Amino acid sequence: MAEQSSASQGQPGRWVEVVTLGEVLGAFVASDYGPLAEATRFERHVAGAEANTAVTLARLDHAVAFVGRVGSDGIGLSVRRRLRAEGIDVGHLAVDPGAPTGILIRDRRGLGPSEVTYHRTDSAGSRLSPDDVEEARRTIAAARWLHVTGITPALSESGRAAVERAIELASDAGVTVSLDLNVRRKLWDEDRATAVLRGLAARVDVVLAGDDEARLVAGVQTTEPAAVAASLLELGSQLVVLKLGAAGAMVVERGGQAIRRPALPVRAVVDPVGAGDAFCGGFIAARLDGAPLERCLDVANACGAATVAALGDMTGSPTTDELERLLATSGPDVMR
Ligand code: KDG
Repeated sequence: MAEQSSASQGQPGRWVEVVTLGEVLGAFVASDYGPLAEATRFERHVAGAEANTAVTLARLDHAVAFVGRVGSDGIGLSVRRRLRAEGIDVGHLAVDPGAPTGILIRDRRGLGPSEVTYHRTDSAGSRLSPDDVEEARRTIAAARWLHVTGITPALSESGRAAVERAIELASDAGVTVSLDLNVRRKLWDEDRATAVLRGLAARVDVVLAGDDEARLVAGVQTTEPAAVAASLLELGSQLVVLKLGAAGAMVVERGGQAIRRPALPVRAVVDPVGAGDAFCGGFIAARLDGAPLERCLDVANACGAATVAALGDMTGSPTTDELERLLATSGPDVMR
């Protein structure tokens, strides 16, 4: 793995350690609890799994570049401003005047899964293509880490090809690559998702997944996390990280023992969406900092917990200071 090399220079004057790519969206999130059919007031947020992870990394003081497309509309401008305000390099976030910026609308539930409607068919973000990746090739090849998710290949054939090209470019350059499975059943069917994601999982260094999607892609029935992780590892990566929500997280390294860490207690779950993406950002940040795997899981769990405790996908993602305070006051060692 190449993740221990020094931070590298991407665009002139910018230090880019991590590159991520995908669709960043405008998100309209219900202000009040209840089903979407009853929601009348909405707050505007920024969403998109890879953008959420980029924000977590940036708040943890890692230099991140985001590769994608937005439309030449107000939503595109606002998401671009937001990412830039977070310190993310948006030099490869292209403006595509031929398509609108994608949006999603979702409710806010105290109970049961959230309902989300996507308005992203033929959006600018879904038109991401291998050409966009070529345009960012120097930044990707000079980085330490590339992070992709299973959402981008579900958006379009060009999105799938862009992810494959980015993985190829990064791997050829010795850049560590992580894949968050992020299976979205509203975007593609399980058979197609499984086929594509098994192929991608075979070509990356680190696979991150929730337990349900991990079982789907690994093709196993067992609910025992270590067995699920072992099956996912067989696809070819060096590390598998399982996000187990309130049950914590597990990591298994090729040839190693499973390591499990408890979740941080969350007093009030305000909005669980985005927690998995923050988890990925925390794990990558700690790994880049050279932390042992136990600490990587603790940081990842803390980032997920902080996100769950605030409204919006990225609102609660902690800064480095907030993370340290969280780990010191409510970390797993304090819980025991
Ligand atoms: O993980 C949060 C994401 O689901 C959300 O930000 C939107 O990227 C998104 C998607 O496709 O669901």
